[in-house]
Amino acid sequence: MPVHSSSNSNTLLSACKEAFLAQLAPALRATAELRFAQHAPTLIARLSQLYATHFADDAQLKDWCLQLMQVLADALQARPAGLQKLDQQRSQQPDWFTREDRLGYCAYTDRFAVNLQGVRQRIPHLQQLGVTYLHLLPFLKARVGENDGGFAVSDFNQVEARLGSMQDLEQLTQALRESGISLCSDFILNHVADDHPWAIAARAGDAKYRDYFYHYPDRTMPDQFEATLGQVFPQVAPGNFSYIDALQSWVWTTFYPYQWDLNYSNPAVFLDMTAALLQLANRGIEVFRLDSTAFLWKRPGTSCMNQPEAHWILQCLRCITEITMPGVLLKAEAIVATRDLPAYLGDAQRGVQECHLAYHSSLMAAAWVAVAEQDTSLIAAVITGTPELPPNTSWLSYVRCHDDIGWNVLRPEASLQVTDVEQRLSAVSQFFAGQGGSFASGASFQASDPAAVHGTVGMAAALCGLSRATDAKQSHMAVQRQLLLYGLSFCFGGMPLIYMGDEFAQESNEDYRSVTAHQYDARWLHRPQWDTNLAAQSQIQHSSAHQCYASLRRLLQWRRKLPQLQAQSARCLLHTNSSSLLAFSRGEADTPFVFIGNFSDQPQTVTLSALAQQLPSGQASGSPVSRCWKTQDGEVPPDILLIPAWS
Ligand code: OTU
Repeated sequence: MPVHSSSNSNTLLSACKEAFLAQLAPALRATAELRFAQHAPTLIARLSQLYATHFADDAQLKDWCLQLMQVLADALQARPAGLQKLDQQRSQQPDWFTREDRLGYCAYTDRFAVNLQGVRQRIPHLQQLGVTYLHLLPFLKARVGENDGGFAVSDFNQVEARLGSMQDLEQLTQALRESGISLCSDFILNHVADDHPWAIAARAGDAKYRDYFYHYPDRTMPDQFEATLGQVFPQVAPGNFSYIDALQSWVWTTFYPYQWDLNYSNPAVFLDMTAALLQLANRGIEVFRLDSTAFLWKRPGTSCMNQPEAHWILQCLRCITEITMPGVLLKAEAIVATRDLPAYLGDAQRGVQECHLAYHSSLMAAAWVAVAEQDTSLIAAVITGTPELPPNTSWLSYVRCHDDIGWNVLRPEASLQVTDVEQRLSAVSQFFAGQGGSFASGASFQASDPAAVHGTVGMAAALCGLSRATDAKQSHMAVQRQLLLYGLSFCFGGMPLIYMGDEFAQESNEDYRSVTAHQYDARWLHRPQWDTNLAAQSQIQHSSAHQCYASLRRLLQWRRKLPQLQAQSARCLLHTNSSSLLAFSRGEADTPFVFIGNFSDQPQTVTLSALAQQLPSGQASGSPVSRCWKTQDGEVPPDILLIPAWS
């Protein structure tokens, strides 16, 4: 058994340091040594925690750590000079991505611009909006046939042929960087496709690669696990295990049966995945959206989500990027309850660094609940439960993404307010599916039975009522609702993200039902093609596209001028006299900024002096010095009022 004495870990650390530095060109050594000194002690300690028991003795653990050092050194050696320069600049300004002028945009490569070369042609559109970060949904070689929109990767070293080549990727990252835009790519950590070489080798009987996956000869363990596991796709992919004939085993498949969960308790998996990530970063990818981070570690008797080891894996990856490429950002995709989210950003008090960014999925879902209920109590609870950010981290605040809006993350907050959580969240889901005279025209996603709460699909504009609007006033209201949600994401305190099409209030894409590879997954309802006509309309007044586009741009122009909206600046929830209003202040006491959002379809009265008294400064009453955006006739709610300073 390994001995975990501190003298052993110091010996391991020095052996790693020596091995790492010895592989580097002399010019790289000084900086690398500094970074190593800062981050390797945590890295080695965490790796030992994760993997020491896997090895027969300390010598084997050391051998494995030295292999990892080789991977790190190779990546640093191969890092292009331009990216090394970026690393240096960003280490000197570690809050670079938290500023108020940062803005994300998210799109499928093919739907946005046919292929990676096409994306370059869309840079002017991104620049017009002020985008500084582009998330292209998975573009690496994916499984043939169904592949979950690219989330079943067959090769981390190849681009999907119809989207381009690695050379196109490098050229695109370069062109984007020259335009001040960082490319974000998914890194699908939790699983690979069943036609990835590791899965093929496992099927062919290679024992090494069998152990890259979780496999069980009979149902004993799967049944034991299932007792406490949830289900992501209960309708089309029920259960979490798939029987694979070639392996004569049940393989762990949290998502679709063709997505095989990687076994991170096997150190070889960690090593190979690290190498894959670093190689992609050297192509110029600046941000990694780490997919499904919550699921990385399995433990019987638990939901197998948010396990401590999953966090340690992410912390190790962070130490590794800090040592080799500190300009790279890690973004956690963990669709979990508010209380489980902050851990993905580390813990300042314990000196733990994890991801730089994390999706605030419960804020997003709660904002939609506020639209459905015309009541802000749930979102206020989410905001109250959102702690201050650790230094140099940021939320990713968003309205829509390529996935469904999952209501289950809100159960803890919803249960504080009502006894029948199921009923409350089901009502929201039904509302967005257009039932009960609602204005929305989305659909429910993957409920295992009609009463179960799962998710909602549909483009934001459709959920806000645009598709069902029968007159100009209703269309106007629908766009206002969408702007209210985007306004919140711009002001909350994080990097906002625009989901392709939302800038033009694009509606849902009903055609997916006729596409064989998409028809069973209703998320394709909100994955439309770029619409050239709509883009043209956005330039013409008196269209919904224009109302949306022009107003979003105006809001964004304001946002860039408001340092109070920097991700890290303080937030304070303000009480109002209406349950439909959400109000909070941002920034320091001397120059607060106030956000007021009306989630009701009726005008609401807000007493500004009463709000003023609640500001951190407790400052005098007054009126807003500036109203940066308002409805056309000043009357029609929902509306937001942004007050950048208080007189
Ligand atoms: C992520 O999703 C991706 O965003 C999805 O597009 C993929 O299908 C999935 O992983 C598998 O790669 O819970 O934290 O619609 O919200 O699957 C992982 C359900 C996830 C998604 C859920 C999600």
